[in-house]
Formats: sequence, structure tokens, C-alpha cells
Amino acid sequence: MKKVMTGNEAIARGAFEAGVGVAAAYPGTPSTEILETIAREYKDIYAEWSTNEKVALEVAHGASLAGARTMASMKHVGVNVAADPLMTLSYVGVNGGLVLVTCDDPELYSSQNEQDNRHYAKFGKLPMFEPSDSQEAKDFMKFGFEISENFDTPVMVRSVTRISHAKGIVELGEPIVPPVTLEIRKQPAKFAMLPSFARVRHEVIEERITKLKEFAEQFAGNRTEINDPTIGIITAGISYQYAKEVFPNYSYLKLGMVWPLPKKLIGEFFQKVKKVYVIEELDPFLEENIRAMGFKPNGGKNKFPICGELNPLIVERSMLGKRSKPPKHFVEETLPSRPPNLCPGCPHRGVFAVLRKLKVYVNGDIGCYALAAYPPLNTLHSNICMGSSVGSTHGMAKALGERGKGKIVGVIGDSTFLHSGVSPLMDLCYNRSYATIIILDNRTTGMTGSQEHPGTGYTIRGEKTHKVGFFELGQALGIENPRKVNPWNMEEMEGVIKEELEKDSPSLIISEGPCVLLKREFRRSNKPLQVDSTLCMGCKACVNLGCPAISYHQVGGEMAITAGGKKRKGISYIDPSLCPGCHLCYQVCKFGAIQSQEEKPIFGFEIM
Ligand SMILES: Cc1ncc(C[n+]2csc(CCOP(=O)(O)OP(=O)(O)O)c2C)c(N)n1
Repeated sequence: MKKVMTGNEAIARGAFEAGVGVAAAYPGTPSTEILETIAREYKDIYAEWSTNEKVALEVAHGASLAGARTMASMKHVGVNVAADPLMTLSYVGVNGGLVLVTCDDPELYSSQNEQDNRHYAKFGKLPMFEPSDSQEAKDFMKFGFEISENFDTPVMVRSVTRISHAKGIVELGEPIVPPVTLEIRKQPAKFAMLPSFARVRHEVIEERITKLKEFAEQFAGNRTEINDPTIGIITAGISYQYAKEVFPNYSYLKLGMVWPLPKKLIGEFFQKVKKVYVIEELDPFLEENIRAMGFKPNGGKNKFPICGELNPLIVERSMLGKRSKPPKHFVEETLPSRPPNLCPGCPHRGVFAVLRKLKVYVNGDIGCYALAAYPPLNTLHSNICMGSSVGSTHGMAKALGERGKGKIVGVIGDSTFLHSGVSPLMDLCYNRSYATIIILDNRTTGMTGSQEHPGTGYTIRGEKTHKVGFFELGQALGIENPRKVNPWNMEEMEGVIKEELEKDSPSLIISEGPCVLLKREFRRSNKPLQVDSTLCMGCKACVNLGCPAISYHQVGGEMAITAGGKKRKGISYIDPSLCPGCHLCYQVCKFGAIQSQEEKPIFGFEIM
């Protein structure tokens, strides 16, 4: 049977057909749907959202020790978090096959950088497969588990956004029963990495990479297509599709395995074609390694961009220069740009509106709230990676001493806090900082599409489970008196933040407001607010909250005078189809022009 699948669905299918027993992940675009598909479609596989990528890989390692085929999936930067276990997992190898899927994000559609994770394969001395479509995504996964067991190595499969999210036809197969039995095996010399054992293992992995090089020469996924011999392209992954689309008649060496590389095969390709070009997205990974083998491609990164995604047009223009003609039906993009924004009713908005008013320096983190860096909020001044806000705030406080007192806060989401904010908060308490940290507890991993985490009380399959209490956790880490606030009540929020900023000891504020998209967290919904156009002065205080439900319209003539006879340039309007009734705008309007339709105006929502 054949089915149309995204790359991520095909990766999940490959794991299923390979007989995977345990799958762990931490959400991150573009990888998230891999585990979501497993949880939804393949009920016999144990699936979990782990607290972070390091934990996910360690869970997979444990399952492999027990003999299960197992996988961990994550976005490219997730591999940085998992890099510590990864580098030594390479030494210990596997019992049951282990595949680590990395989904890279060229062009940074939803990421903080566009690092090229092919380097991890070389760095960790691990084999890496890179599919060019959904069929290969499934096949390379299945194959990955075999290679993992046959060569006693973790295997990496690399996808990119365009492979993960694009759809293609996939031939389905039946799941197999994996060859390794489930049992407890005690093999400390192989799995307990003390220096004396690890020294031996290092030699083993050097032998392994040599064997993998030999394997790469035979691997059917490393394919030569000889057409016009004047130009030969060495490429892999999505770049193969772009190149093939614009240059169908050139010759190709299409690499399905991007590490280690098949030197003999590459040499033969150089013999068969006149000129060789290496086409790859991001870093000159293939090119540099091919040059290091002593070959001299005629072009690579001297022609093709190193930053951002490629596409057929870029490939054609880079290759042909002035000789390239735009395609016949080429349409220039005419869509207006729509900067990302916090949703109407988002609990984060009020917190940032208050922080803006207080003019503090905000060390931010990764999540929806990072959008507060954009106008009109303009109230997030740094962020680098998940969990960084807490340590950075502490470091800043220590550097500034009294000069920074009351002027800096760290802001971190609930999922991010549990991912990697707990240990820096412990550090901050241990080292007696005066820093103030705000956890934005919207009861979900919002940015990546609302995944559960240990603070939501639900597993990936919706089963009820233990729910971490941020208040109690904060106390356990050393915060004397954590404070809980309603993020839609701006006066209360301002008062609490001011008090906490005054403290000489570490302080923690927990902003408790569920993501507006999480229906299960609300007891009832509110009615949309309305602008009384006779009273609105057009001061834009509501507009400056950056709520997509509020717009501003210039007025002239009679409309330029309010009921009270005052002049105005414009008025605000609230789109009732977008307004969930959070009442933030109601609180900032000094003229009583924004009117609640509730019997008694409420700040925010009645939540569970
Ligand atoms: C190491 C790493 N893993 C995953 C991601 C993807 N990611 C971006 S923000 C985020 C978490 C957002 O959840 P939360 O902190 O609760 O904030 P929210 O978006 O709900 O406001 C994740 C998982 C990432 N950027 N880096």
C-alpha cells in the first residue's frame, strides 16, 4: 500500500516498521510531528515527551541497553543539549539499534540559529543518513536501525524543514520483530565509561569508522546517475531535489549517507564527469571533506550561498549567473509581510506591558514570549538558548551589584523552565543572587504547538500524571517566598514585580495564566470588549499592547471630535471575532472608552 506522508510521518513510520519499542523526544520545529505521529498512530510504541533532549537521548540509550530498538528525535539545537551523552554514546555503542533524528532548520523558520548538524556526525564519529524525500526518510530510518546493530553504533538521521514538512508518496511495509532480545545484560567494559574502559572503546570506534567507510562505498543510497558527463553534481538531501529540478540532464552523485563519505565512489565520479560542483545547503561540509580527500571540485560555496535555504531558483542563478533566465511562470511574492505576534488574549502580553512600564532590562528565553522583543512591546532584550534567561540574569546581577538592583529580570516559559531553567535557578539561590525570575506558566509548550510537559499534569497520550508545582519547586531550590500572580491583572502584576525587584534575596514570580488556545484550562469564555467611539481619544494605549484584535483608524471631519468636544486624530476598534475578552485593553484605557460586556468586568478569565 502507498500513502502520502510528510517526511516526519515517514520517519515515524520507518521507526514503526523497524520494530521500535521506545521513542523519546522534546518538541522543537521542525521535528515535533515525529513523536506526535508515533503517539497517535503506533500505540504499541512507548512514546514520551522527555523534559529535554539530553534526557530523551538517555532514555533511548537505556532502552537500547535493554535490547529494544529505540529513537530520540529533536530539532538541530536540541542536539547541542544532547551532545554530552551523544559523544560518549558513540563510544559505548548499542544493544538494540538506536537512531537519533536531528531536524535542521535552514533559513531559521522557527529557530535561534541555523547550525548544520552534519558536523555532529563527524565530531561524534557516527554514521549519518540524509533523506531527499519521504520515501527515503522511511527507508533510511529502517536501515538506520540495522546499521546501528550491525556496526554497534548510534546512527544519526538528518532531516531539514523542507523534508520534514513536505509530503511525498511512501510505500508502506509491515513492522518486523527486531533481532535483539529484551534482557538485562551486564557489560561494564562496554557500557561503563571509566577512563580505562573508555580508552579501549576509543580504539574500537576508530576501527568502526573505518568499516563504515567501506560500507559507504557499497551503500545503495549513495547513487551515481550519469547523464550529460560535462557537469557532475555531488549533493545530498533536499539540495538534490533542487538541483535535479533545474538541471535534470546533468550527472549526479547523490549521497544518502553524508558521513562517513565514500572516497572511492567520489573518485570514480570525478573520473566520469568533466567538471564537478558540490551543491549543499548551509556549510561546505561535503565540499571541505571532499577537498580534504585530495579532489578538486570546480565549484561549491564559491558559487552557492552558505546562509539560508537553497531553492531551485537560487541553485539555478548561483550555477549559471547571468546566463540564468527566470522561469516562465515566475511570480514575485506579493503577500504583505505579517510579523509574528502574541495571540489575542495571550497571558504573556500583560506581563511585558508591565515590564515595559517599569523600564527594566529583560533577559528573555525561548518561547512565544520571545516575540515581546518586537514592537510595540519592545521588552525583551536578550535571549540565546533554552534556559539561558535565569543564569544570564544572575550573571548580570553579580556584575552590576547595587547598580543593577531593581533593574533586571529574567523571564522564562514553563516548558523552558523545566527543560533547563531549574539548575540555573538552583545556582542563583545557592550563590545568593538578588535576581528576580518570572516563570510564564501558560500550562503548555506553546511555541511548538501546545505539547504537554511535566508541569501540565498530562502525558503525550493525554493520560493524567504527576504535575510539577512551580511554587513548591521554587521553594525546594531556595526561594523563600515565591509569588503567584494573575497575568491579566496589570495592577496586581505591577505591584508584585515592584516588591520582588526590591528584595536582596533571590525571588521568583509565577505568572499563572493558561495559553488562550488551551480550552481545557478555562471554566468559561468571556464576551469580546467594545470601543465606545464617542469616548475614544485615539491615544493608542490599547493599540500599544500589540493585540491583533485591536486596530487604529484615522478619522476626520465630525468624527475628529469626541462627545466631550475634544479633538482626536483617530479611534481604536476591537474586532469581536478575534477578541477573547481578556480585559487588558480595558485596564489601560484612561478614558473609559473600552467597555466590558460582562456583568462585572473581570481581569482575565475564570481558569481551572
Ligand atoms: C534546545 C531547544 N529545544 C527545543 C526548542 C524549540 N522550542 C522553542 S520554544 C520552546 C518551548 C516553549 O514553551 P514555553 O517555554 O512553555 O513557552 P511558550 O511558548 O508556551 O510561551 C521549544 C520547545 C529550542 N528552541 N531549543
